Amino acid sequence: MSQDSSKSLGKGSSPPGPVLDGVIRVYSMRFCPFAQRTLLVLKAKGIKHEVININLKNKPEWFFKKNPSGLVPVLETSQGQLIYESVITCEYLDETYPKKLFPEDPYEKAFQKMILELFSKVLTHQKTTFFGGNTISMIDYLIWPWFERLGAYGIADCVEHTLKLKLWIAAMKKDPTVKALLREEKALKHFLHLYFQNSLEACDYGL
Ligand SMILES: N[C@@H](CCC(=O)N[C@@H](CS)C(=O)NCC(=O)O)C(=O)O
Repeated sequence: MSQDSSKSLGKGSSPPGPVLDGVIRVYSMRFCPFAQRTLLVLKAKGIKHEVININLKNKPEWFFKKNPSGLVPVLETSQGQLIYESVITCEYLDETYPKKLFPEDPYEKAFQKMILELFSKVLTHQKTTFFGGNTISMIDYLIWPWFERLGAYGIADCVEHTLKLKLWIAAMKKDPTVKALLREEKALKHFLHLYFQNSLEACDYGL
């Protein structure tokens, strides 16, 4: 039931009504890597959700009531609870809904979080196909959005000589959840170009 391709809401828009029972809402932006973390977890766990896209270059006044810092992603529950900061949204979803993506073992979970902190040094930890073992788990979804954007940032070459990382990227691209949310490099590039020009149309590129 997600509406990831819906036009973004901007200044002057009316705030959306309450969230229906049995659904969770995510305030997002179609090209945001942080929001993509949350969307990957929603998809991987098969959680019924709706997406409200926000125009980050022309934010609705009401959006600051959802998150005072004005950043996406934000989750909103049918009880009106608001959860923001992408890693916190992912952990909340993992704890609330079945099919755990973080390992149950507290040490293994702490280890994934440590890897996340060490993001830039992540390669030294990788001994298996995925970062948390031989099956995909939370850490892979938390890191993936930036790797998806390497081409758009013009730095795809940086993984050229790192075989393990190239194999991980290939394995990620085969995951049905990753595949479902994959954005084309061309679209990401166009979005970035418009975003850095402060274009009000950036967030709706391609719609
Ligand atoms: N630490 C935040 C970062 C989120 C973030 O920076 N989101 C960007 C979009 S990719 C945003 O909302 N930018 C709007 C702004 O900077 O005003 C998280 O992990 O959720």
